[in-house]
Amino acid sequence: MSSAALGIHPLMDALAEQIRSSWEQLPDLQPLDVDPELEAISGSLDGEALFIRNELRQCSGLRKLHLETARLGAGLQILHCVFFPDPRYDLPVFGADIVAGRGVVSAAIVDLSPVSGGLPAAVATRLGALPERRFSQERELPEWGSIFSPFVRFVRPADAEEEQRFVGVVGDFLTVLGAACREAQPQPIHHPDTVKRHKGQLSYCRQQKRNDKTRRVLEKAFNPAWADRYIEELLFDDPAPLA
Ligand code: BLA
Repeated sequence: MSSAALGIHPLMDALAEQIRSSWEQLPDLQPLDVDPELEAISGSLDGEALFIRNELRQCSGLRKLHLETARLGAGLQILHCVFFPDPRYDLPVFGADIVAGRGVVSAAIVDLSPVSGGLPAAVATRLGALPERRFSQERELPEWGSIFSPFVRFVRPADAEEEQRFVGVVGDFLTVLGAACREAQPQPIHHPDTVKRHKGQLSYCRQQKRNDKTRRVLEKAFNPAWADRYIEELLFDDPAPLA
């Protein structure tokens, strides 16, 4: 069945395609195993179809690229995407979350977030040089959102034109990250900068887990134990300990 027939919001499709095509510019892109139980999840909630698709990759500089596209009953559609850096590389976390209910996008957020105090200088310079893209409705970050960079965009797109503009912002951010990945060189595993970035990534994951809105939706669609495992093991798993 086509996305339109399934009632998938066009912004979800456009962004998922944008993200998948961005993988091709990343160095040494490789598959990454996803638990077969989590790759495609389907069920029903309040009589509505429920499904989740999880896609994983890895590349040089990024330990895990995760794209989740989900429809969780009652018309709620979510696109969730995080690219987690390998702490040996001086790279930020890419994160995006788009939430649509009953055909209206209520939240669209994208960021390249620092794990080492500030953003890598070259990333900040490139983000600062991007074309300005304005939105009529900016949203206020929650308190746990202190992990995001000064370049974070958190908006409620007002119409199809602003939705397209948001796809443009995500494309800009992915281009900046792609360039940084292609240039990045690893530092040793016990280098103080690696240790600092590892800690920074643990803190990023800890803060994201404070988003009760994500947990509540998953608990309702599944159950609290399932939601907990899904969040800990797939959405915001910690980087491997520095052996
Ligand atoms: C908000 N996230 C939300 C909302 C829902 C979800 C229902 C509220 C929508 C709104 O305020 O309009 C639900 N998001 C989910 C679910 C998943 C998901 C179920 O990703 C399952 C995979 N969240 C992230 C990432 C970022 C993020 C990577 O997962 C940012 C990079 C941000 N989501 C984020 C923020 C809010 C949000 C900042 C607003 C929270 C608030 O206003 O309190």
